[in-house]
Amino acid sequence: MSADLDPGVDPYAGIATLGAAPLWRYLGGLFRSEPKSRAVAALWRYDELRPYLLHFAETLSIADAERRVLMLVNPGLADPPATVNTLYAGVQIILPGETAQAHRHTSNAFRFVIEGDGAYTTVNGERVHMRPGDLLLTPGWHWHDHYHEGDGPMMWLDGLDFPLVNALEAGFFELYGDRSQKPSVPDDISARQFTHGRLNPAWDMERGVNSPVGNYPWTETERAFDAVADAAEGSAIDGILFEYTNPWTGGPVMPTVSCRIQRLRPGFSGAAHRHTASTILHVVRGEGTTIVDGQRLQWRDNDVFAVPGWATYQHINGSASRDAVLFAYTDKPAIAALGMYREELMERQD
Ligand code: 1HN
Repeated sequence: MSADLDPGVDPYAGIATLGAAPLWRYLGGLFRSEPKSRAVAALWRYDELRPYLLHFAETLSIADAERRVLMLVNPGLADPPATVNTLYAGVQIILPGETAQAHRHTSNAFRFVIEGDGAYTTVNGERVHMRPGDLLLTPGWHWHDHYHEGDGPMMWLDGLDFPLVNALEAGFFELYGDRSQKPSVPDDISARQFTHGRLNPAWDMERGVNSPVGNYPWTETERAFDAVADAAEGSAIDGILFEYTNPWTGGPVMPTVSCRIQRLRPGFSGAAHRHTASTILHVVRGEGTTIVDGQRLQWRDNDVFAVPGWATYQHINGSASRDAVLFAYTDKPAIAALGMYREELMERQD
């Protein structure tokens, strides 16, 4: 065997010029014993963001911004920006009379309403009205534009899976011909046709991969919590935990994202666990602490926080008298579909 290389040339430099690299120098980094997210545990305080949202609402026209949104950027995922590895969160503000132009993208999206009343999103020709605590879906490739016909500013949390879609290089985006869509079906019809999988339409209806429900209104979520009250044990990790479901399947609302809502009773102190799914949480109400890999994130009403994949975490309701309610979304459906979902209980960190 004779290599016949020029003895004056470093073989490592030589293979680099050929677009080749020595696996033995990369193996440890490429194949870890377990995942280590580039994302870090992070918290965004709504009280601190809100004045800036109002500032930009006053000084930046919606025509210039197109979507007036503050992205919640994880310090470990600055460029391209993301909130956790696969998912994004932002807070959007729209003022009375404003229209956010119609477009569509392959990313799955949803809104969770924080403040205000009187706005609606038109999704593929259906006007879907929003109230605080409502979850509105805008699944991938659905046209959507927003309009605010009420009084006062309206703020909501936007959730999207575009970090995942862009990693898969499957992102498409298109503007609609007009600034907004004309309604083509009765307002809020999709939510009115379903009662959360209990009574589903039995006439012929197209069944796609997404939940057909445009809005999961807070009034129904609250009714679900009230119906259970303290009669159910709930989860030792998450308290009384509901998943918003696709009524056709009983599964998650969209193929890449699971949306959940959980009530931590006064004084609740949850068990610790970790899983390969990444999670973003929004505090619907209450105050408490989530310990993430030993770091205490102290949250209160309307804050948003990020739990990276495979981080150990546990939730604590800091109040002995008040419920805490958390809205959470994760990429679990995507990871599970690929056979890579793992979860384990951990020692408590407090
Ligand atoms: C988007 O389409 C909206 O429709 C909000 O309101 C935030 C962030 C990134 C990409 C698309 C919206 C977005 C977005």
